Amino acid sequence: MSALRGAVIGCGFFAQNHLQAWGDIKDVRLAAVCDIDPAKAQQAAELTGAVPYTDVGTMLDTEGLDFVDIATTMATHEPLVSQAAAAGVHVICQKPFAPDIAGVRRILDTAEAAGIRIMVHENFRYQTPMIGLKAAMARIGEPFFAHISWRTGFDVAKRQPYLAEVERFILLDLGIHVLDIARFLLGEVADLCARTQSTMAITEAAAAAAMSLRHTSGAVSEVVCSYTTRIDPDPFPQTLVEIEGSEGSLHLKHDYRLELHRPGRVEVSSVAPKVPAWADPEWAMVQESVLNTQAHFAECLISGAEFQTSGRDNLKTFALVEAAYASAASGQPVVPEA
Ligand code: NAD
Ligand code: 89V
Repeated sequence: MSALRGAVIGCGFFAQNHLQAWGDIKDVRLAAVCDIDPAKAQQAAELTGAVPYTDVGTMLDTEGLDFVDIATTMATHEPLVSQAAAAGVHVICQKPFAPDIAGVRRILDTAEAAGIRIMVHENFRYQTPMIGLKAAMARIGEPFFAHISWRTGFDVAKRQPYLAEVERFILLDLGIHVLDIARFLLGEVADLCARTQSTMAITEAAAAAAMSLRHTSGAVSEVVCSYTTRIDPDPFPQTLVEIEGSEGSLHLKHDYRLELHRPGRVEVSSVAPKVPAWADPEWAMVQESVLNTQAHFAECLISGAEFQTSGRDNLKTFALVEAAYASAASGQPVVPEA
């Protein structure tokens, strides 16, 4: 079988990880890179050996691509998916899929009408620690409670300055990942309550949130997120999790230490990532999850299997974000509407 021909659209901050990761996936050949900023397109071409473009339409007309990897910020996702759909090219698209759920639905309708496949680059559930935690859940019986925590003082706006300008910050940019983890671990959500706090000096938007989710299984999860937590050592970029089940509990702690507590016994293991050769130590776990996410996309394109984080699946996570904003505004529990 010949390799899939792909292209990255948007060669900014986070795309550097996408660009490097495609080089590690044997079934993919990165044929082209595109950024409206010629210097960024050129830099990405030098990094990967792909052909640089500054116009997506020209690239789609020229390159005979199997897929595009959209790594621009959310406002551009809808028009870019429309262009890919018109060209009959499959898509993997960064989160957040769109600025609001109406935009997500329009993107899915466009992709489905064109018959292209679409996956969201929702990388948290492809993190090695999350995969290890999920596998270990088979040993704790019926899960009934989880505490899922992303609380850090990491200066996210330093590399992503546009986050200081967005109206919806903590839940749409970061909470979306942690809510996806809640679905990944405990299944779909019947309703949720949320409280948000504006705790960051550079923005009036909420930078911290606490949510309580009732899952359809009857389990309850507490999902907490913050970018203004002063803590040493800072767990960034780890999500810390505790899950309690009928036969034991699991504790995913700092430095990828996983504890399994069962009556009379504690088992400790490591769920550390396999660090890619190109990784930066601070971001290694995130970078490995990018590689895992993109490898999953390529495998499913080849095999025809459903993407774990298909566009339709991500609609359900997006509905949790919308429900959380609605609950924070009304003070009432909200039923997510995917
Ligand atoms: P960025 O602003 O650094 O990069 C975006 C790039 O897209 C820019 O270089 C811009 O010139 C380019 N661009 C914009 N419109 C374009 C178009 N029509 N055609 C070609 N290029 C275009 O943004 P970023 O911080 O890299 O974020 C990109 C996306 O990645 C966001 O959706 C963000 O939420 C997401 N992200 C995800 C993670 C994660 O862990 N999953 C981490 C960081 C960022
Ligand atoms: O996912 C994101 O958008 C980033 C993070 C730091 C969590 O990777 O902000």
